[in-house]
Amino acid sequence: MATERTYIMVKPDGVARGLVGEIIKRFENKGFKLIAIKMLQADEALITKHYEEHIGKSFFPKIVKYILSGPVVGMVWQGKGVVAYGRVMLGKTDPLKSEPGTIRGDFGIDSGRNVVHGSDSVESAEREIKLWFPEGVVEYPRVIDSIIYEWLDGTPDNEDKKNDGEVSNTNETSDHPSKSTTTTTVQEEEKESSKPNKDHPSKLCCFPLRVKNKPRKQ
Ligand code: RTP
Ligand code: MG
Repeated sequence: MATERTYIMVKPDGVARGLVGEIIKRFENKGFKLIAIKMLQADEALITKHYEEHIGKSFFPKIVKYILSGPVVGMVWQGKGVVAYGRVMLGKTDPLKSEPGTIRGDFGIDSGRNVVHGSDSVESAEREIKLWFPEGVVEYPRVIDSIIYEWLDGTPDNEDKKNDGEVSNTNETSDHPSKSTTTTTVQEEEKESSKPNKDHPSKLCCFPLRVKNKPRKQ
């Protein structure tokens, strides 16, 4: 499936206000897939590395103080276009300039209390994921992906076929987990057992529901 990933982090004000579930719900409802999550109290060194592009700017000490002020919830979300669309879901840096319906638009007022962080590019996302999740992420097949994504003839395209069916728990961070040599694929397991796995998502497809038209009573 789509392998693009982003780092989303509920900031201390979002955690303190009980918005973790609301933010997870929005990403889940969209169809993105959660592949890592943890709560932690970040230290100054980690926050400085995370926001290293802002070192030297006037607001840098304020960001560090803000993120140090309480625990955060870091997450990795995966899916097609998740980096750019994740930023759309967050809204603008300034919550007062963010559209209603976005997280910052709905829940924030000040830039220095804007509830949530989201990676601003695929490269930033990979850097941030390595920084916050050095232990790696969890890759697993998800049945609903066969419904959320358009697959041709009930099967994913070539790129999907390459990654489809993997169940792995990896701590390799230098490469995407799909490249892990320790990964066991469902296809390999099926080959060994010679039993087709009818439950695997690659065997499922979203077909339109058949609705029989009942004759109307006159
Ligand atoms: P984030 O990295 O947290 O997702 O936020 P962002 O991309 O929308 O904004 P960025 O420019 O990366 O700034 C990082 C965080 O610093 C605080 N900030 N305060 N002028 C200010 O007072 C100011 N500018 C930025 C915000 O908390 C912003 O999210
Ligand atoms: Mg940023």
